Amino acid sequence: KKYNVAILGATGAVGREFIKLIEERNFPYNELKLLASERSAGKEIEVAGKKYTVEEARPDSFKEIQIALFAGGSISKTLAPEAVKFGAVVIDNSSAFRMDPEVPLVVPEVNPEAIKQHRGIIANPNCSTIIMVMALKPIYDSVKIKRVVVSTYQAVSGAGKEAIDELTDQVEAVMEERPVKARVLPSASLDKHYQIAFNLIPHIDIFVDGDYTKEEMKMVNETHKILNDPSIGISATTVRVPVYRAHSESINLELDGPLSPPEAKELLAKFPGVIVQDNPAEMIYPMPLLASGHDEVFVGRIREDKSVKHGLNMWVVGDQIRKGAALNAVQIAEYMIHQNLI
Ligand code: 11C
Repeated sequence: KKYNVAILGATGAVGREFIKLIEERNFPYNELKLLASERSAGKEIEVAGKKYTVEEARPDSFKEIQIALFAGGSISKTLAPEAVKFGAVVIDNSSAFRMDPEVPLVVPEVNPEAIKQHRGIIANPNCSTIIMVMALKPIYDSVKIKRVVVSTYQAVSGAGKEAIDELTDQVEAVMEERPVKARVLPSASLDKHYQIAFNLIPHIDIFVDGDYTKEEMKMVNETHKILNDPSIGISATTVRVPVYRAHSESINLELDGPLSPPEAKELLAKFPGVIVQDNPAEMIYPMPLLASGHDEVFVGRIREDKSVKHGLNMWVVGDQIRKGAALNAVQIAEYMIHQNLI
């Protein structure tokens, strides 16, 4: 069986990855509609040897669409319910519906069972959350987790195409000793911006209660929802780094019971979508340059934290545009197809 598919936000970083993935994975589409804002409408994009013209996304764009992949952004909030009215299943990468109790928030390797409760919209978690829960789940199922302390090292591509270009422009400006312009980071919506080239910015998204950022609170709240366990203590610090692609996370865990590093490695290695890259003697550990373009989440530097009872440290890296965004959404659609849920 084949499905009529719409991709909303087709010209952005996540939208382009959706297109690559449906080509690579032979996604069973019949009609394909590429949608974007008015600004990008009219652009031509080739998909599997066929040219498509990007159309302006409107409420009636979803007529006869069965699967709608939304790349994200504020447009989701208004257009997702419209697509559902036409009978489409919307897999939405924005944050608009993630914490809605009626909307499943899904990582297919972690909580596929949540999909069944959907009422048309399924939310794709934030990229840093997806990468983290992939590494937490096999450990959680074995010994339960009391507390997580996570610090992220997030690539500029998480903030979109403009942030990627900004890093390149700034590096060139620094090398050529020209004045450096900053217009995008930490967040395009803010009035004040900082240089990311040769710098780190401990600020992703906007500040919310308690001087945490929204990105940090997404990691807390979304992880509770996905693992269906609000009792886990989670504390996050999220940082933008001058890396083009793939997010890295230093994760410190306090477990409910004993789990040796070799046991943790075994659990992680068996988990689908995770690759253990951990051999200090050979200098083998995950790095964003190596993870870029790959589907899996890579885990290394697995070691005991002797400063607490049942403590464990690990270093986790994943391509946030693939597993952290587009791939996870496509996997949700594929799961639904295989389970006859569409
Ligand atoms: C970043 N995690 O790296 C963000 C991008 O809630 O889907 C994705 C924001 C989200 O800036």
